[in-house]
Amino acid sequence: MHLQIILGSQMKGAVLYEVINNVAVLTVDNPPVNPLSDGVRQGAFDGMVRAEEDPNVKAIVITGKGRAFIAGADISEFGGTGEGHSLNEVFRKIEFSSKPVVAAINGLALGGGLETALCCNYRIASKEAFMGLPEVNLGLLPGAGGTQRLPRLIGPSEALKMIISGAHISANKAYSLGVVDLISDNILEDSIKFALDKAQSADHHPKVRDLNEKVIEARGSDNVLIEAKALAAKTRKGQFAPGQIIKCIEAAIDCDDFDEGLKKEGEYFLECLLHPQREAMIHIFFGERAASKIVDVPKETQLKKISSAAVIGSGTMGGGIAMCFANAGIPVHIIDQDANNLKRGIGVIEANYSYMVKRGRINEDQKNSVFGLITSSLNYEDIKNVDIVVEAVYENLELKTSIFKSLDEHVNSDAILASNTSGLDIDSIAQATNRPEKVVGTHFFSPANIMRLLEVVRGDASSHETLATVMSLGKKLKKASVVSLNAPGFIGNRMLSGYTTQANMLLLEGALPHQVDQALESFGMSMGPFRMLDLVGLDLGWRARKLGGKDAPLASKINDELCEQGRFGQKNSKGFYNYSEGSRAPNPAPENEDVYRRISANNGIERRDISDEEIVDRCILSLVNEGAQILSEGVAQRAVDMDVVYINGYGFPIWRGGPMHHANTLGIKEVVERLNKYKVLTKDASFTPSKMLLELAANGKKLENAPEINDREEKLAFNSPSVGNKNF
Ligand code: 3H9
Repeated sequence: MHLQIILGSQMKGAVLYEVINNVAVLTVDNPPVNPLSDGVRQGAFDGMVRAEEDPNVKAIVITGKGRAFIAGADISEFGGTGEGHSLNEVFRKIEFSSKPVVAAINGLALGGGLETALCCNYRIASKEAFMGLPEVNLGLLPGAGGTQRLPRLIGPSEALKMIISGAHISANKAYSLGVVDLISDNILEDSIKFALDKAQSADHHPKVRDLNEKVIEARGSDNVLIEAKALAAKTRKGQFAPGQIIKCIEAAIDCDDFDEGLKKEGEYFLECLLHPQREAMIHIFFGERAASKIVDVPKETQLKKISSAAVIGSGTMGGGIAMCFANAGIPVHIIDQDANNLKRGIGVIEANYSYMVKRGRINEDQKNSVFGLITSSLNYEDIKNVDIVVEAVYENLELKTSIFKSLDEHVNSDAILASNTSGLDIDSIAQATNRPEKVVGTHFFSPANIMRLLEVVRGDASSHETLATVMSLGKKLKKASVVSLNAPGFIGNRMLSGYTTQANMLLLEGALPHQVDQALESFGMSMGPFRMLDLVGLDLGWRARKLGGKDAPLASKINDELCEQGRFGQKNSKGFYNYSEGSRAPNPAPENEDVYRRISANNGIERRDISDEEIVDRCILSLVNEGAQILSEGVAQRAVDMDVVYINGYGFPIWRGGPMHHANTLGIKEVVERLNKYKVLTKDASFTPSKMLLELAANGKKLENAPEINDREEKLAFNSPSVGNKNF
């Protein structure tokens, strides 16, 4: 029979229908990853009806076209009106089919995709497939039966781990847990054969909804739910959905009637759907994808193939960056000028991988193969054929410039040369080479093998090919990549400076470090600013100022006085807090309070009681105001780019959607009013609302309505040398 497409007009996605050897094959076709858009739901529903009605069809196989089985519900439909058949209507058709239904899981099966498979009588996965219920990452829960069917299949404890973590599992793991019945090398052919065989040999075909043994076993003990609550508290602090997920699984355990559990799941799902965290987290899902695109770099730009890499410097950053390449399967060669440093650096990398083995994250074979991709030497000659070099030595413009000169001489002229810098002028570095168009900044965050943020710094001369290649490489390295113009502090650190300045000013005005930290941690920041300063080391800024013969600015006076007293932070167990030997837990340091009082008095500042609300507002709104300024200068392309930066690099809570989304939620008019209030209170000009905020407030608009980069009033498009007051 000819392949037919079933879809509703105006609808997104389709399901292809064909009959092969008396088996109806329904293939979801909604590139690139086959979400369950309205056209797919319609097509699946109609396909099931047709297969049911056709007497020649003995069994049904559902599969996906391309690399995905089904990537879940169509996320862009959430918050809309929802057209056509609901997922649960489609699922009832599948689950109550009179003919056996096999899910042929050819690739990724996520969220509603895995839930589709759980409605089928049998599940076969290809070796490369992976699956999971990642709805929690969107502030949601599996709302199409996942919370009721998965615990019936693999037990509530494993189901809770999968759903609360949102983790993707491999086909092998899915098989060992019992999510799938078989693994196949030849997924479609095997699934058709299997389906036909079942149709001919069995009268009864299992339905996951009927498997009650594992949920009944969990009744009468709260252990599973207590463990899940502990996991949620540890890994998903402040999030709404995990609690809802636990209530759903509790319903699965307690309700004898499957449909009753399903109904409860529907109610809890709806509460998530209407919760502001859902909007914030979906904003970040699409924001990360938007941020990876550069407005004026065409989609079709030719990418350079990156098959090998080199890293210059074997310190913490260099080692972490090398691990990123190796983890992505890209061979990487580390160069250091000092044999002892190199030996130590390679030792640290090996120890990191051994730790991962110890924690069960990888096995010994995986460690050997990934660590085997990392080679090292002292000689630039050894990297002459690589496709990209990332220089990761310490922040010194002269040193970096001289390294780029040598790289330019030794490394093939096609290679991209990237500098891992957190603030140096990428154009000065590029000018040291004969290939400035192939030079770019890659600001990794420490530890580079763990932190997801990658700021890609665009130099005046960086070519489209270089930029597009590095953005695509970032994706391969599993980074959230955001492009920044080459301007002081780039995006993240420029915003951070206003935030830490406010934290320090609050200390001078009367707050104590633990009050500031607690207020911001209650807001959702993963670590308060003073704990962060203790972690990074108070001495860094102090030493830099001493070296440059500069006095501490007002906001850094307390920091520098603590350093004068030998308090450098965690590294010597005392800073803003005290630390017990071998512990990172901060204890208040009352002995510092005299310093705070003295420095306030010496600078004519009268200490006062400060509310938590003021602490949060002043720190967070400083981020917002600076962010709006960065946006109007064109240093960042769009507001959500700054949200992606802050969530992935600076511990901003994802469930608030980032600082700019937070500002939108408060309302820009309200943000402007509060900035003006703090300007009057503190007489600090940095609270003057940026022009962009004033305009948006006057027009009742949000930050995402800020004009596209090329349409901004200032016309400071990328590559404009005047952008960002380029005074490095
Ligand atoms: C759910 O299922 C709820 C149900 O339980 C209950 C409902 C009642 N929808 O990431 P990529 C787009 S919630 C719409 O660059 P990759 C994406 O925006 C859902 N669009 O590729 C991008 O568009 P563009 C649960 C989607 O290979 C393009 O596809 N499922 C969806 O790096 C390529 O995506 C999830 O949470 C979607 N579901 O990664 C899975 N998925 O090209 C979410 C992707 O215009 N998706 N797009 O920028 C992912 O995790 C990754 O996209 C995936 C592929 C791993 C699938």
